Amino acid sequence: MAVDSRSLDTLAIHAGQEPDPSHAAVMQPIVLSSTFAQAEPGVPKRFEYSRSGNPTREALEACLAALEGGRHGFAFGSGSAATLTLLHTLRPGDHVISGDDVYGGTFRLFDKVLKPMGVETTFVDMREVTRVEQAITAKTRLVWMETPTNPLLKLFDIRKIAAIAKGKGLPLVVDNTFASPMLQRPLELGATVVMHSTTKYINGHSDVVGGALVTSDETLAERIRFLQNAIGAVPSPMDCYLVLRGLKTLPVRMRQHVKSASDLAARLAGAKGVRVVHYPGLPSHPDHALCQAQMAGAGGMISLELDGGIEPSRRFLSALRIFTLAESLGGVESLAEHPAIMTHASIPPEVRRRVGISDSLVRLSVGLEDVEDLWNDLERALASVR
Ligand code: P1T
Repeated sequence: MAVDSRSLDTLAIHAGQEPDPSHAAVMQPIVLSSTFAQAEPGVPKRFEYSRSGNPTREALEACLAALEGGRHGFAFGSGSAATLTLLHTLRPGDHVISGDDVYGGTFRLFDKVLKPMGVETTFVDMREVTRVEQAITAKTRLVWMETPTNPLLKLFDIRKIAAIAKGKGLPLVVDNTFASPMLQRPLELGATVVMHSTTKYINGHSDVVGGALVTSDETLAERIRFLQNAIGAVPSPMDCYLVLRGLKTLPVRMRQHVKSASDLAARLAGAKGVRVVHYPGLPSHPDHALCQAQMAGAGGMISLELDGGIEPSRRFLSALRIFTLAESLGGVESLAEHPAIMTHASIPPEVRRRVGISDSLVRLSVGLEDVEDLWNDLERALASVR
């Protein structure tokens, strides 16, 4: 698969989606068939069995690969399934270096699934890139990061860390869920693999759980293709279709997410009762300069700390009316949540504290509702806490 040079706005609508040859259907057909007829034993026409490959999934995989500027895309039944499938490239005795701030479920995979299988992970704050170098051992086989991180919205320098990893022959995996390829293209910056929870911005409508991996590394792609089929954590054709449909509006959605989140972050930063706002688009954010260099927009996620600990945060979240109190992010609707109690509860409290996920931290996923309505909702909920 050649890397497609058309603009992202065009790729989001067309990549991997030629009109169907049998009926010239413009929208990708949903091919539900689990199996495909063979003319002779062992000679399939194109597809064989829908775990190993399916036309609707193939269209989605091609579209995702094109958007990330990679040669090979792989779709999975969830972001966690994509992560674990990739982690199956490791063997007992191997070592992973991960950014210290990751989705709670990703931490759980490293800590509760990989560790008992003999793979140790060292978590480091990669804002200081020398820490990555220092953590590398003779057993290190993979470097993993989220940037922006979930939930603290820290940024790591993909180009610098990719160069360090490359120097040691290590693949760098970037979980690009918070940015989406509209705002950040890790492969162009030297990453080996991009991972997504397509549940989030990629699908954008909170009606699918899915995941993806994209790479241009031929050897790794072959291994992932094997593991995708062997492990079988694949998405349904119906879900692939929904994600393809969601992708068509990714560029316009992301532009609005960034615009509204930038506006709300600035207003929250000056609001009474708010101790700190974490949004990389704010000049006060410690990684603001990196955001400007590495991203085409600061994204739609904001996290903030309220004055006074866990109780005001609880009351604030319960008082919101337009922001729905729920896990997940990246949909058209605004969501709010409490990482310590919800998405990152699987991280032990002492680790959360060390990383900086306090009990007063609240995370917002800014949706596409009218921004004044969203501000009124936030302002009213803040006032109810004071
Ligand atoms: O939920 P799933 O599709 O399995 O994806 C896991 C995942 C991976 N990476 C990042 C950065 C994520 O945010 C997630 C899922 N996160 C949430 C459900 C959440 O509310 O943060």
